[in-house]
Amino acid sequence: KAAPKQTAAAPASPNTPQGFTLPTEAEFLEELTLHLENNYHTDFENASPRELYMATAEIVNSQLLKKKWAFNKVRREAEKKESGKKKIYYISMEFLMGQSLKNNLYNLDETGIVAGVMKRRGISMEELYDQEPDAGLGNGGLGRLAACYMDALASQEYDATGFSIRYEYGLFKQKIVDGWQVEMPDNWLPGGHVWLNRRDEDTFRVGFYGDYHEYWTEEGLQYNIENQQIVEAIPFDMCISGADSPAVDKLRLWWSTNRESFDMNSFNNGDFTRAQQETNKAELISKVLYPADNIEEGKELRLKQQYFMVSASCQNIIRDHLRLHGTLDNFPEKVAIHINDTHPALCVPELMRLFMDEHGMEWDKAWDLVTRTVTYTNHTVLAEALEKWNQQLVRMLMPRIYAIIREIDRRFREDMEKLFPGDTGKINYMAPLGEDQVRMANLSVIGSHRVNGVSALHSEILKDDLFHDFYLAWPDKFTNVTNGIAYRRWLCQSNPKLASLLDETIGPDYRKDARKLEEFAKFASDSSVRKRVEEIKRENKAAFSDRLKAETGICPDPDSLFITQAKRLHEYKRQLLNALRIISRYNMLRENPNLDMRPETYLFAAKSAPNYYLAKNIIQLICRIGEEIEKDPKIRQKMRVIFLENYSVSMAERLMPASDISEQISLAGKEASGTGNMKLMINGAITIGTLDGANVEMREAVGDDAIFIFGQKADEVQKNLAAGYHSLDIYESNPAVKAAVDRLGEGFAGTDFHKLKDYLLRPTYSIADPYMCLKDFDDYCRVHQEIQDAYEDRERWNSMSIRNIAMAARFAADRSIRDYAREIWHTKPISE
Ligand code: B1H
Repeated sequence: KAAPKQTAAAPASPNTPQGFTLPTEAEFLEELTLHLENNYHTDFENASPRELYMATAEIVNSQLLKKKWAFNKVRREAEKKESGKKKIYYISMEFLMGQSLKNNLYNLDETGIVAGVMKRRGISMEELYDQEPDAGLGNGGLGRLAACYMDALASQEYDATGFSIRYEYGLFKQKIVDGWQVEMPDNWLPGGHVWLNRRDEDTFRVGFYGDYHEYWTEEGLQYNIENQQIVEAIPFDMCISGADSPAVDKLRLWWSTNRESFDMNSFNNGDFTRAQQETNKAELISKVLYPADNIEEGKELRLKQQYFMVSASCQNIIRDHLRLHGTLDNFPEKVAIHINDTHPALCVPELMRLFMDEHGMEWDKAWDLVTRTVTYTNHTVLAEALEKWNQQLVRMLMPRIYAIIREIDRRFREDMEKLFPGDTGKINYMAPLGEDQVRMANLSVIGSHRVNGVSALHSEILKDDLFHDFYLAWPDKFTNVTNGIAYRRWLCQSNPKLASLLDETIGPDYRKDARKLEEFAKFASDSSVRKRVEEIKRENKAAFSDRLKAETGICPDPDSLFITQAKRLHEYKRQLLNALRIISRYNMLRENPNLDMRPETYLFAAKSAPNYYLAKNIIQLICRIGEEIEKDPKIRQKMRVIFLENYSVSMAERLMPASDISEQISLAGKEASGTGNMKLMINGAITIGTLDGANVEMREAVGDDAIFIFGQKADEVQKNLAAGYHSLDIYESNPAVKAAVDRLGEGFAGTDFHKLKDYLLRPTYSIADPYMCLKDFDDYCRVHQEIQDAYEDRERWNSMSIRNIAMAARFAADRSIRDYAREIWHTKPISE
């Protein structure tokens, strides 16, 4: 074996802090060998790909720790200044991080060094990356958004910390058995833990239950609480490296246990079982992520998770602030606490508790500090997703917190009585407490000084509808920040060929400043660039196809149109509308199998909540249609329907660059923003969509000619529903609709779907076809024909594609974070 080649040390870039330098290839190999010997009892020649991944990740993790240490010195200098920037704390029940190795190597500019070393073993980077399990600590858009924002915060040198839970099991793994979704545990820590750095010295204690008593003394109302159950929160930190930036931020994930406060009593009495049960109960809190997206279950364990996360995080924030400033008086000037939807809303009463009970503050002062510190993003207007907790449950689990919420409620009603005298209906509706429930959205609006929606349309709906009364009371509280994506992950890393073409055409500056991406628009008329864009898409499709073939045996034709709908399965997202149109196409082909058409590949990827029967039924429909078509050798050459099992961040990274058409077809007014729409756009897919969420702004960005819009608009939906929507009338008067819907009753591959037919035609719980698939069906088919015809004009298509890539610039998370910093947190990067 050849001796390691000596390469020169990478010059210290201005963006690496003092005290941190990258290794040479030889140094990296030396380090790798050490890790392999010490931790895996093997050597470079014999290590398995998994061992190589583990050892590489360990090295990169310690590099990040070193870089973080170096950056902390910069941070500390900045903190001393009067103008010191705020610390941003982003609290979220979900961070859907996906894999880290590729991202960290990219951000450290170290990919080439590692690739060189792996090459000596004949191992490709793809194979190395494949060894890493996804950190699937989120359900979908909301959790992935939090992950994208951590990247943008670090890359732009904001002083930020994310707080969440170190779930032992992330989002379930999906298996499809006879077309039916089955959930398997996602045991990600073996392999994922290499990125987590345990910090026992930062353990905090969280109290649950207990006997709570209030009493009066000369000093006022007092309380005591006894027999609380104590849970310890031990942090595991993940380094978040910025791209081309000296900053390293952290994501702190809390693990629950009671190992310090272990029940020695039971243990000494020989009751080992009981002692162990207490530990099990404590550790259950951080055991598993709740797998529901856009729906609330109201389970006790979920509420425990929320308070556990919130209490540990708030204690941590206050301790850090006091260490630095010695006073809480300037708390809102130095701290921004952001809550990602209402799931961390208990931080409002928890901060009140800590300020008053632990730090001796009066109510009014504490309330002023809390409300000037907390800000809140709403992510949904779906009624079933709005969190409401039973008051008895809150009171039992967190008696002191409940008492504080009652006082917030009492004072709020008093204030509103001044603003809306006598309007008890309105005040009851706005109050945090009502109908035996704690309403977390109301609590969040009342306890924060800024509330934002996640797209222009959604933010308008918040003001006009969901939070209208609050808007009347506090118009300045409400604002918009349109979502954005970590485009370095979703373009530069996942579509390296396109990224290289961008380097060649507009230069590499766009990798640091997404705004520069817009310069690519001028190449829309350059026929050689158009050609390259087409070739790159073709190559990405072929690569996707090859991998799919290796994994499943199915190999879609890369020259067919790849039409993608990838997102959680939900009625409002209308995968069923897509399926109905596919059924129509299938009927057409059965009548005329020799039809001359470009082959179509329909790619679906979606997880359903485990207890969401209707959604599972829709998955089964898609699978069965696919199976039936596979059995027909003639038809499957013209169209294929593929359900991709176990959608994940890492699958999305392969799928987005390989898609031609992006399906964004939710019923208008229901999808708060969408972010998959942006990922497909930046990879050059053309959108067919409704005017919903961020689609509206995507159309503004690319212009009417480079996006295909159909269907009712949000206000039309409202009007049509109010006038009384009768899907049966459409079914009876529209033969195409009737044919597709009737086919559901006949079934596919031996499974009949009369339940879905009933869902579309007969009122079950509320109305038939509540998300109006049938109403938008015709327009959807019409515009689909347009988009497919457009594809045949390859010059036009490629120029549309280029426009989409370029104008996706404004959907970079970097831009979103600058908006948050300016409009919501009122802070700046450390270096500014
Ligand atoms: C979004 C959720 C959500 N909105 C409750 N709401 C959850 C609600 O576990 N729960 O209880 C989990 C998730 N997720 C999504 O957020 C929106 O539907 C998307 O439109 C949006 O793009 C995304 C990010 O803002």
